Formats: sequence, C-alpha cells, structure tokens
Amino acid sequence: MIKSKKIDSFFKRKACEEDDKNITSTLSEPEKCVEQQRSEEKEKQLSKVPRLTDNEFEIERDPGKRPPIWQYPPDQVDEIRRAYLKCGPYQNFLEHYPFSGKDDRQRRFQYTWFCLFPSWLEYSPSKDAAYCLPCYLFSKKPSGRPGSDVFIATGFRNWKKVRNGKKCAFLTHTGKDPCSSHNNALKACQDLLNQNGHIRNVFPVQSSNQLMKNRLCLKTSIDTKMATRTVDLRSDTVTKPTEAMRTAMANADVDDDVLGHDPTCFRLETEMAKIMGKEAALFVPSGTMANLISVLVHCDIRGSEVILGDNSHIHIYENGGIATIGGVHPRTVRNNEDGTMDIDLIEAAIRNPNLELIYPTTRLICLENTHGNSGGRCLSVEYTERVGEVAKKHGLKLHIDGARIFNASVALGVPVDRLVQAADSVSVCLSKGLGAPVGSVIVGSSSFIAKARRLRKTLGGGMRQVGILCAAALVALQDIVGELESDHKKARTLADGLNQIKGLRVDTSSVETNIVYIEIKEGSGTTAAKLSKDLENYGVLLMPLGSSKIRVVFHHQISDSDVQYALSCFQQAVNGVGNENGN
Ligand code: TLP
Repeated sequence: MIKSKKIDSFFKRKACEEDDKNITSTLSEPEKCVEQQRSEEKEKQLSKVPRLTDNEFEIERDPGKRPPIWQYPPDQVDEIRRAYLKCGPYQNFLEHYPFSGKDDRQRRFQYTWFCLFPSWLEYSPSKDAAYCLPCYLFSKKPSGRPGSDVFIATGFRNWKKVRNGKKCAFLTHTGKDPCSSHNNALKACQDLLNQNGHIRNVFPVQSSNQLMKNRLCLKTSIDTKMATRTVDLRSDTVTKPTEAMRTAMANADVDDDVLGHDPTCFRLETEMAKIMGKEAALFVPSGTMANLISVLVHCDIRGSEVILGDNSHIHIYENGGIATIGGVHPRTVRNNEDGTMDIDLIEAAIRNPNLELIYPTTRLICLENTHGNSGGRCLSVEYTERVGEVAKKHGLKLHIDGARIFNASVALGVPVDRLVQAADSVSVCLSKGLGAPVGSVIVGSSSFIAKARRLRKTLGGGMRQVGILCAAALVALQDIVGELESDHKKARTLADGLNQIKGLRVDTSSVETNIVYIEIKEGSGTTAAKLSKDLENYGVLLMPLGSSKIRVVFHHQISDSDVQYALSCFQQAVNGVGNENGN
C-alpha cells in the first residue's frame, strides 16, 4: 500500500537551503559576491511590495509578514478580511521572482502554479513561499496538527517535486471534498462579499406587514420540519454512512480482493483479527453469510448437526440456510429470556457418537451475543466459557453470532477479545450499531479462515474492489464504537419514558443494550400494527412484532431530542394527548 504523503513532505527544504548563513560561510569569494547580489535583488523586490491603505487599515501584501488573522479584534476582522479580498491574493510577476538554480534560471514552473490558482495562491517575497489567502483569512488558532492549519508551503525552490498529478500539494490542499477546509474558506469568502441577502440587512427594510408574513412563514417551516422529521428506530441497520465514511470510501486504496490484493480490505481484516484476539479475519457481505459460512466450515462433513437456540437469528431469520444450502441439521435448545440456553440442556442435546448409525453427528454449538430476540441481552464471559468447556469436552466447536458483540462488550465493560476467547469463530456485523453501510467479518484460526474464504467464493460473496466498503468499516471502528454506550443510554431513557405512558409496558431490566421491546397492554385500544402506522405518520419508524409487541433499536444517528420527540409521539398516538416530555 502506498502511504499518502503529508503536505509538509513535499516542501522539505534541501539541507543546503536550510540556513543561508551556513551556505555563505562555505562559499568562495566570487560565489559570495553573486550571493550578495542576489540578496540585494531580494531586498529590492521587497521594497516593491505594494502596501495599501484602505481607510484605517494598512494591508500587508506580503503574506509572510502578516499577523495571524485571529489576532485582530473580532469586531474588525470581517472588515479586514473584506479589504484583503478586495486586493486579491498577492502574486508575483515572473521577472520579479528571485532566480533559482546555479545558472540563475527563471521560475517559470512556479509561476505557472500561480496562473493556475489566481483566486487563492499567494507569494511571499520575504519568505519565498506560497500561501493560501482564503485559508489565511479564515484560519483559527492553530491546532498544531501537521497539514491541518493554514497552507504555508515553504521550500518554494523545490516545487518541481509536486508535478506528479494526484500527489500535487496544491491539489491536495484544495481537496476534492466540497467541504474541505480550503473549500469552506472559499465559501466563507463569497459569503462575506455577498452580504446583501443577509437577514440582518433584509429585515430593517421590511414593513410590519412583511415582518408578520415572514414570521408566519418561519412558523410554517418549523411545523413542516417537525412533521417531516424522521426518527428511524426500525433497526440499527438503517444508519446512513457518515461524511467521514463517505470520504474514506471515495479515497479508498483498492485492488482485486478475490485475487487477495485489496489493501484496505487487508487492513480491515488485520485490524479485526487483532481486536477480536483471533488469528485471522474475513470480510463478507452480510451477517447471514457470515453465519452460514461459519457453520458450514465447522460442519463440513455430511450428517453434521449444530446445537443452537430456538429463538436465535440463525434458526429463525436466515432462511434455514444452514440446512437448505449446507445440509447441516439444526438441533434447537430453548432460549431463556436472557438469551442463554441452559448448560445441562445443551449437554443433553449432544448426540451420542456411539449411535451414529441413527443420529446425526453434533459438531458445533452456536451462541448469539447480544441476543437479538431477547431484547439485545448480553451473554457474560462466564457463561460463554462454560459453554466453551462443554464444547471442548465433547470435541465440538463453538461459534458466536456476534452481530452486536461490540454492544455486549461495551455494556458488560469487558474487552471484546475476552468476551469471545472461548469461541472458535465469531461473526461480527459492521452494518448494525457500528453504522458501516455494508458487511460483516468472520474471525477465527488461520486454517478456519482459509476454508471460509473458499466457501465465500462458492457462495458468490467474493468481491473485487471491496476496499471501498472496508474503508467505511474502518471509520466505523474508529468513530462509532465509542457511541454505543450513548445508544444504550438512550434506549433506557426511552424505556423509562414509555413505562410512564398508560397502555404501554417495557421490562426495563431487559434493556441492557440498544434494543427495546415494547408491550402493548390489553385494553390500550391499539395494536402493534395500528400504533406503528400512527407513529409512522409522525415520522417515527419501528418494527411491529405480532399483535402486541413492538421493537425499537437505537443507533448513533438517533439524538437525545429524537428520543424526546419519539416519546411525545407515543403519548399522542396511544392516549391522544402529549407534552414535550412524553408524560
Ligand atoms: N438482524 C436484523 C433482522 O434480520 C432481524 C435486525 O434488524 O436486527 N445475527 C443477528 C443477531 C442479527 O440481528 C442479524 C440481522 C443478523 C445476524 C444478519 O445480519 P445481515 O442482515 O447482515 O444478514
């Protein structure tokens, strides 16, 4: 993978340019003479730098000599910005640049860049460097991060290095993203120059009639916004990629992953294996395929049986794929309300290998953590380890459907690798609470993942430039895992609020993570289907289950005010009255 360079690296000065004094001290007499001529020439150039007095402001044309914009008094800074914009960026004539190279060549190359970016690129004669005017005008106190502050490109004489297209420092500075800090600064400049439409300038010229009309318009647009507000609680699968994800996707370094060469996919798989404490990882299109592949790799001998919960996702919602596609026989054990299966029931379900003439052969136990149909409840390390011991004792493998394993890890306060230590394989969804648009990852031993890779191809899950998807997933790991705790908090707030509404009930003790199951009490006068429909009219989306149960799932795109809004809509829909707190 090619590392993208920071802007500074394009402008590293050559050692010989580092210190002009050092250079002169090592020069011969004739060379010193030339050098002196040059510096006199430079001084002359500087004296030519125009200075402009605009009312009280003296505009310093040389960007290398200006004080930082944020040092000006806040009430004057816009006027100063406007004055600078009126002058435009300071650029040099070709003949005014100091010559470069031993044979005193003109700086045509550098000059060309100024012609290419006439609206923002500036030249500083005193520093012999390039600057960006809009970025200067809207710079904040420096953050100190390299490349993130005002564009000050020193090392002017070495600019030939930027010639190769996509790594050009100037293009990198402007950025392709319309919201890059440079483009934002450009927009800010335009806004500053176009103040006619500003509300401050429009209001004073309006009659009282017009003012009243405007107020009504404003109220209508707020009402409309309320009515068109959407609070999507159907699942944590509904999130839209964040801006950071979209940017990462657009810039992802990719190659053919079926050939095993996609660098971003490699990065994600390596990272996931590390986080989960397993040898290897494999990116797959969905949680369903992740579970199917995992079960099929563990049960690759005909006549295999898997023990799994009767209320598990694999058993209920995955089209029976393990049986219809994999020929694996499911043996269900009752799921308790907390998502566990009793250990003795699991053990009792393991087939007696001596009777293989009549029984299928048990090869695998599957757990689900968090357990979706039990309201997102967490399986503890202790429980998982006890199941792992049973599996080991009988020579079986343990797979965890960890679609929401990060939610469990956060809720239990246990590192995720510890939580899955007893498992031979884990499927982890990136497109649930983590908010990535697509994908799951399977983790396990290297040999397990090698077989899984082959099966993924068989199932049509091998994808080519898949780094585009993995790039978003890497952002999800970095940005969204930290949001899960807040999702859980919001779920509890909603649960508590709903319990205050007559006709609804939530078992708050079951709300451990981001899922809330709502029960509609008998005599409430509504049903799951009707309530969902009514809430949909307010823009609150959820999932009705049966006649009296509704599921809501939280994710990072639900805000605190969404929770309050949803509560007041529930109140309104069930009881026909409501206040802002939903009480
Ligand atoms: N769950 C979806 C629906 O299918 C119910 C949801 O909205 O919760 N394991 C678990 C525990 C899951 O909850 C899901 C999806 C999957 C696997 C399957 O993942 P995908 O949808 O990516 O195939």
